[in-house]
Amino acid sequence: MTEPLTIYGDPGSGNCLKVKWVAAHLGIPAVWRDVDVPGGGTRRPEFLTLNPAGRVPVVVLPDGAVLSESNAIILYLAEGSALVPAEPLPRARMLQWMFWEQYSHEPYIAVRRYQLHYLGRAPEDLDPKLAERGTDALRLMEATLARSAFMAGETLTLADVALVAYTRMAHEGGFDLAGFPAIRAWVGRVEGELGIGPYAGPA
Ligand SMILES: N[C@@H](CCC(=O)N[C@@H](CS)C(=O)NCC(=O)O)C(=O)O
Repeated sequence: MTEPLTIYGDPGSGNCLKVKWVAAHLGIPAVWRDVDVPGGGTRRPEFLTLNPAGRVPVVVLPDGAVLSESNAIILYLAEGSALVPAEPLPRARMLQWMFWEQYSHEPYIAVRRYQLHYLGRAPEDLDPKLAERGTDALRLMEATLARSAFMAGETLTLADVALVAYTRMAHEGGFDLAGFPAIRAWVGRVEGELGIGPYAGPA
């Protein structure tokens, strides 16, 4: 790829940052276009023409093809790279964690963060399931990372990119990582490998 692709994203969104990080890590030229999610940018008619699902991230490839869903986008970008294991079982293990991220991690940790941090809702007004299920997700990650350096084994894969996105911001969702030492060490390893530095608020 020599022509840049365009990433439509909100810099406060972990789902969008996944795409930015993978493109940068792999040296894929990319132009970032801000879409203001809290300001309703994903619901404007011109954006809905691009992605009728009304969500970021969205990528427009150099040939004009449009792709959405963060984990589908990063898989497309990283095919053939060291971020995607070539062998079927390690590849499936990576995908296992990427699907898990979308169904069992992001809907609790990212959603609680959005409600607290962006919508300014009080913790007592939130569905308690968000904290319970988010903590369950962190416990499973902690147990996994006590056994291996990365989520799908001993090397960085897209599973780590997908999961680090909201785990490193989990404190903004009211999740205290103090009791999860293996996760904290892993966040540092992944940030180091991606060259993104420690989380210091929306980029
Ligand atoms: N499963 C999607 C989730 C995308 C998503 O929920 N994006 C949020 C920002 S993180 C969004 O665009 N929300 C805008 C809206 O719901 O109007 C992905 O991984 O890309």
